[in-house]
Amino acid sequence: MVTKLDPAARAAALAGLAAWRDVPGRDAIARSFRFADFNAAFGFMTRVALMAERMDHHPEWSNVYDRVEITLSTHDAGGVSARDVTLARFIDSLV
Ligand code: H2B
Repeated sequence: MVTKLDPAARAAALAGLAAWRDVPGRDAIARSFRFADFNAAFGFMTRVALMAERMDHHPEWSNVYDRVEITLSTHDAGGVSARDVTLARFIDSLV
């Protein structure tokens, strides 16, 4: 059973994820990415997708040509959990 982070743990984790922002109106974090072109954006998405499937933890995301928008939240927990932090750190390691 995955649980959402308590406020102190959430703040501590987010302190190390400076590029991620809180999503207004819900317990989620988001980050925007811009790449050189669609090929680079989709290559990035492929890497994230493979990790997401391995983790059984999936992003909410969209892509328009060279831009990728990612929102992370744990649906089973109703908010940001350690899984989102792990996936966000992995995503940051790619860029
Ligand atoms: N991804 C996210 N972001 N949150 C979840 O709660 C979640 C998931 N749950 N991926 C997983 C799949 C769950 O539905 C399966 C059955 O393990």
